[in-house]
Amino acid sequence: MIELNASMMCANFGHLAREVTELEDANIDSFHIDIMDGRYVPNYAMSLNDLRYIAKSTFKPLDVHLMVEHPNNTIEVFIGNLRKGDTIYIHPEAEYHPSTTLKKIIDADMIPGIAINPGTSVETIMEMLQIVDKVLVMSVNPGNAGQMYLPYVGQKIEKLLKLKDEMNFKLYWDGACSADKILTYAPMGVDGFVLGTTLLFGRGRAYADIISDIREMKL
Ligand code: S6P
Ligand code: MG
Repeated sequence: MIELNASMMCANFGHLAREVTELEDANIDSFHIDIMDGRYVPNYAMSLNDLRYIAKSTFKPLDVHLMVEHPNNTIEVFIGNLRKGDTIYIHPEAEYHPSTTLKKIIDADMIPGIAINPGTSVETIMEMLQIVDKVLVMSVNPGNAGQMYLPYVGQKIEKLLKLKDEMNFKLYWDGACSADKILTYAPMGVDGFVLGTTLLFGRGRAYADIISDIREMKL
């Protein structure tokens, strides 16, 4: 069964408590928290306080996607606000020694992941595939919701799908996730999808209806 993650930077912060409850009731698998520093990407998304609030409001797992320079400098702050079994993704390009940062995540009994930009090739992250449990493939450049899918990412996903059993990681899709992408890539073996404005938020439909349609592949 595919995993569905709600990209909370797309939620309505005017009533965040209701958003969390409705997504839980709709049977979302996890909450995706985008953290940006205005340097690694030209934007600021969610704050540590938002993360803390959502962590307190739900028992569902959190996936924290760190789009920050040198996450090793602040990783303890995130680890300290998460639970065992939550996921932390770092961007390997943002760190001098990404495997050191990943080791801290592993030592905290959290799930280590890497997020791969559209312009990053599989060859450059090959070694890290052996130590991470999850790979988040960005199908848009990181920094904003509501962007266009970059079609050259498709080939990279196919390469990673061939490696995932041998190297023992799960593969996730982040960015412009639409119905046709789920219909194409879920049967090929992509394990999960981050849902943002393209499919889940601001669509004028109840989250429960959208999520059950996705699960039944009625897209
Ligand atoms: C982008 C971020 C993503 C977006 C998500 C939004 O920097 O990492 O998680 O929030 O892609 O989805 P959509 O459907 O609006 O592109
Ligand atoms: Mg993200």
